[in-house]
Amino acid sequence: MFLALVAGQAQADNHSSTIALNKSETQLLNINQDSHSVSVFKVNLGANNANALKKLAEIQVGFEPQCVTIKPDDSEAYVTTADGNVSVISLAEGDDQFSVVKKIAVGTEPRGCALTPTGNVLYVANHTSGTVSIINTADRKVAKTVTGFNRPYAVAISDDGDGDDTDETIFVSDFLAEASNSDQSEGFDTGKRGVIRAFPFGLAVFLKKNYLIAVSGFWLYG
Ligand SMILES: [Ca+2]
Repeated sequence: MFLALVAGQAQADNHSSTIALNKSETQLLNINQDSHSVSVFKVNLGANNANALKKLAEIQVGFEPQCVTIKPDDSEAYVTTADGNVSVISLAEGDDQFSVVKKIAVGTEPRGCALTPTGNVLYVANHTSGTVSIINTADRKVAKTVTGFNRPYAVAISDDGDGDDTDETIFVSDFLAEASNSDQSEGFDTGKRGVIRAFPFGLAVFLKKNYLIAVSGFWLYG
C-alpha cells in the first residue's frame, strides 16, 4: 500500500472503503465497526516507512460505521453508520478537530459512500431502504433521495481530472445478485449475476435515465 502511495499521484478518495488517506497523505482514517469509532493516524512516509503511523485520535461516530471518505481539501471526513446517519468529522486544525460536527440523517443502514472529484457532493448507498442519498457537502443537507435500488452496497465515482463534477459517472453495486436468465437455476454459479448501476452526475438527468449494467465474469449485459 505504501509503495503505491509513494509512487502514485495523490488522488481524491472516490469509492466506498473502510479506510481513507487524505489527499496530502498526512492523515489516515480507519473505521472500527465493533467499537463504533474512527481512528485517525498521522502518516509519516519516511525512510523504510519506519514509524509510518501514529495514532492521533479515536472518534465515536455512531453505531457500526461502514464507510469513510475524506474531502479533497482534507478539511473533513464523512462516515456512514448503520444507525442511519452520516457523521461529519472535522479534520482541520482548530477546536473542532477530530470531533463529529454534524450528523446527517440518511436511509436505513447506509453502507457505501463516495465523493465527487470536487468533494461538493456525497453519494451514500442506503442498503436496507434501497435508496441513494445525494448530499451537498457545503450545507451538509440531503439534496435528493433516489429510490429504485436493490440493496445498494458500494459506490464509486469517476474522475477525468478536469475539476468538473458534471461530466462524471456514479457507479452503485447491489449487494444481492439477481437471476441471470430463466433457463438456469439460481443454484448454479452462472444462475445469478451481480448488478452495478451506472448513471451520470446530476439530479435531473439521473431521474430521467438509469442505466442498468449487470456484470457476470468478463461479460457485460446491457
Ligand atoms: Ca470531470
